[in-house]
Amino acid sequence: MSEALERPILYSFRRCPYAMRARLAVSASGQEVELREVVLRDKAPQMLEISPKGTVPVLILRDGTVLEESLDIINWALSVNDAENWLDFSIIEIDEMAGLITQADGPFKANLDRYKYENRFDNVVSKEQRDLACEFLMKLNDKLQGHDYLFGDNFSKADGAILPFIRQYAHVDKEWFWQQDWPNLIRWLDAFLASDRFLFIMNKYPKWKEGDDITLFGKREL
Ligand SMILES: N[C@@H](CCC(=O)N[C@@H](CS)C(=O)NCC(=O)O)C(=O)O
Repeated sequence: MSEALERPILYSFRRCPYAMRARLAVSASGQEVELREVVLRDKAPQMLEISPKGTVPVLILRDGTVLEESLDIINWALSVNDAENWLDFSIIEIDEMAGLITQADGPFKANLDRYKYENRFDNVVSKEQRDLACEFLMKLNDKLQGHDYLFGDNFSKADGAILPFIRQYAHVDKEWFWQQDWPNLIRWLDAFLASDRFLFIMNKYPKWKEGDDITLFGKREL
């Protein structure tokens, strides 16, 4: 076996919501990783070699294990160190979180893609897709009633996994989104967008290429 890496390597793309949630979890766990910024239309061959499916994020662990799904990266980070207590909830709540994330990644994301990129699909009307997604958003709005986050007053795995996609939805038509009657949802998203945790993970890095200086990512002063 080849030598262990000094630290994990994270291939990431700043604006990708899947990569955002991976970076959120890595920074919440206080792990230090080497960040390699990817440009989707010109992916690093080193990334494609270890993960031919070609999506970001990809994390290579010190022992060479490759994680190529954002949820696997979140689970790894939290299993190493859940420093912000993203999983400090009852089994029932953890179960409910998994269900919400599945809904966000499944039907909600399907509506979001069709709302945002109508032209990429046949027989799709953007506004219909926007409105279909509202059912999930109203559900989140109800869950946020009376507290800061989805499962109370502590930021959870569900908040971290879902918020980047709510941001993406909101940004398709900002004026429309911020006029809707979902005050808890807006408060939750606004607080996230202004938070140190979000600003930290949205730092800009130049596209990585072999031989560049190492960019360390993850440790955030709390
Ligand atoms: N299921 C994957 C999805 C990742 C994904 O689709 N990422 C997009 C960027 S947001 C991507 O890399 N697409 C490949 C491309 O556009 O070439 C995960 O959770 O990590």
